[in-house]
Amino acid sequence: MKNSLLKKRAPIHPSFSFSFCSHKRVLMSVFFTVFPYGRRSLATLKPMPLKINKKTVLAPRLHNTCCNNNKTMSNRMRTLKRLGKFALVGFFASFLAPIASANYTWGLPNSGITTTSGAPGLEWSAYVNSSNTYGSGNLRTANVGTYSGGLGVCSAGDSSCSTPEHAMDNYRRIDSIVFAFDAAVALDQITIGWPNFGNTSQCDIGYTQITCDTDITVLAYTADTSDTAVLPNLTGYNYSNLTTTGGWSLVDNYANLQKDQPTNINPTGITSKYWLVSAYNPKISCGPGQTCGLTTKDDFVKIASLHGLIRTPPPTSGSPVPEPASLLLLAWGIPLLKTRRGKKTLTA
Ligand SMILES: [Ca+2]
Ligand SMILES: [Ca+2]
Repeated sequence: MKNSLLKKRAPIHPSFSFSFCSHKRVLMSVFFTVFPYGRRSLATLKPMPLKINKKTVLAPRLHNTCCNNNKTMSNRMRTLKRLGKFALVGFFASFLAPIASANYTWGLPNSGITTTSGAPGLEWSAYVNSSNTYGSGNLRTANVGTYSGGLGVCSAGDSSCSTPEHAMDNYRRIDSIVFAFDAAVALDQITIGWPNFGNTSQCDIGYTQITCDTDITVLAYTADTSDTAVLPNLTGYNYSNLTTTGGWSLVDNYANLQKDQPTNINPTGITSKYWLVSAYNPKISCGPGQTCGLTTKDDFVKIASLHGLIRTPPPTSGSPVPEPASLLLLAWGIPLLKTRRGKKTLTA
């Protein structure tokens, strides 16, 4: 009878509490089996912890006496384990939760800018290095214009502003265009509208036959990627120190862009208000995992359009983790936990 009651009341405990309680219960069961009147003897010896009378069943009292603390600890451990599970689910689910984003296109034809409705405003300006030593010297402003095929740059490195030198090129000096958006944008595509890659006549500047190459370099201003970032004056920098002290980062170099075909850029999703695009620029430090060592002095392009997206809510600088999704899932998990505990109490 005692053994059956003990077995029926045995709760599920962590291993340490189970071994302690079960060991003590087994010893007590053997004792009362061998000594049928041992109940009274034990009460006499230890009256305070075991106040046994005829209406009291020994087994539950023994269980309650020795295991209440362990039972409380066990409940707390189960609660912590459940919270841990829900937090873990929320953590991993946050990576699966979709991030709302809006896609925009900025078209740059010679008739003027065309944008997707609701797109942040866009302005642009042009720069070129000031020295005839290739790519050297501080940056200076240049003229940027909308031509057939898109934006081009007429700079001090060009002998004239006619075709092909009004393109953004790197023949003598390296032309660049800075795109300034009203809000931080993750650019992900650039499309050129001129020339046809590999054409043997479009990029002929009269005295040197150049087969049109279409390599470009893309940088993002990463010193401040917020919507309130202010662009520093680029004329205080040169191409070599833009990425070391100027706050810019090389997104990558991209080779052989095809006319009217979007080229995917920025796979890591860098977000910034300011982007600098130039004809391939070997003066920008290029590292492992990036496209380096392209041919130079042979690139001529006109930028026809940009495409990018804005995430909602905007990620904090350098942190793409969607925290609201995690908090939402955790908030969902806590009431569920309470419900589970309530059901457990009713069925206990
Ligand atoms: Ca040019
Ligand atoms: Ca090239």
